[in-house]
Amino acid sequence: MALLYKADPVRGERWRALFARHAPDIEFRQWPDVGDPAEVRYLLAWEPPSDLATRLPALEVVFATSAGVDQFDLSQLPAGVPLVRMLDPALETGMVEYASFATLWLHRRLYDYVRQQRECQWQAHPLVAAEQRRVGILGLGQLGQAIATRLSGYGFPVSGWSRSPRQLPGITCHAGPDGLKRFLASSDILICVLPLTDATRGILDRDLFALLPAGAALVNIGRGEHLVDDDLLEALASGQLSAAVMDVLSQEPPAPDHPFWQHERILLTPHVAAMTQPESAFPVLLDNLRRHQRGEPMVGRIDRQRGY
Ligand code: NDP
Ligand code: OXD
Repeated sequence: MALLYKADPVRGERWRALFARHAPDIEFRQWPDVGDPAEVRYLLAWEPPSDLATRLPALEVVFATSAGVDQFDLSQLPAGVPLVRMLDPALETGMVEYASFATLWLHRRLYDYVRQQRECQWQAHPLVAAEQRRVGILGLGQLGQAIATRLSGYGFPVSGWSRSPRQLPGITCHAGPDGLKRFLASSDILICVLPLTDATRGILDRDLFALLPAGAALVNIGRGEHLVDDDLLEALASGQLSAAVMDVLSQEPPAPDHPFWQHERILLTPHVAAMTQPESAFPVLLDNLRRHQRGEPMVGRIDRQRGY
């Protein structure tokens, strides 16, 4: 019985060592060394190979190495093969760290101080208390909830938005299209940590920005295709938005002439908010493999109808 791995090859060697040590009954193979395809029962991938059904005829489960699964074309996955996302605790730690850094960067106007330093300008701006800066989180799932809890600990009033109603201690929760307007009106810093689906693609657009308080700031750690790039530029130019921190872009890396590179109110990072780490992810994956082998439900299974 074999598991085929198709993702970052450097981390692949760490996965290989973990399988050899803790699950020697599952042979670890790294793409493109598929071996006998009839022996491959499991795929662990960032992006799946094309023609999955014909290429891997004995496939029983596809595991994503990521929390988001928008890079999988669900219509191309064989009907009986479940897709399971990654619930590595290191992803939660990374996202909480990054969201905290980005929120504090915007809250303390670091974008202004970086520019001022370049211009040899020593000028202080008034401090705003955390209690006066409202943070809104689009997406209150595994990662959004962890971020909400940490940011609330800094003293920011935190609210969140999800598809179905949620209850979280100390967090104001809104849900569905009806709750969106009220949620946005109370978000001075808006953090997007939604999955990318047909319902959320392009959600960060001019209509949404217009519903935020004037001068609000944006953090996108969901997916690049949540954002309409031109609408962000327009909102920054008009002052409707003051600044943005972007970890994800619709094209990664962006073209050399993409206006975000040089924009002094946009901070860009190359999709590094969080990264799956084999050592912390392995127990989670192995638990799911054993669950599958015992015929029990796996944790993190994607609902094909919802798309996440
Ligand atoms: P979850 O599936 O646990 O949570 C998703 C949340 O989004 C849920 O609260 C869900 O609502 C809400 N949601 C989904 N669709 C809608 C909608 N149409 N309207 C309103 N709310 C909606 O996902 P995670 O928290 O684990 O991950 C979120 C995303 O973070 C990933 O999909 C990925 O894109 C991104 N990510 C980015 C990383 C990076 O490095 N930048 C690293 C890891 C993840 P409900 O609660 O009702 O289901
Ligand atoms: C993820 C990611 O979804 O790394 O896990 O973006």
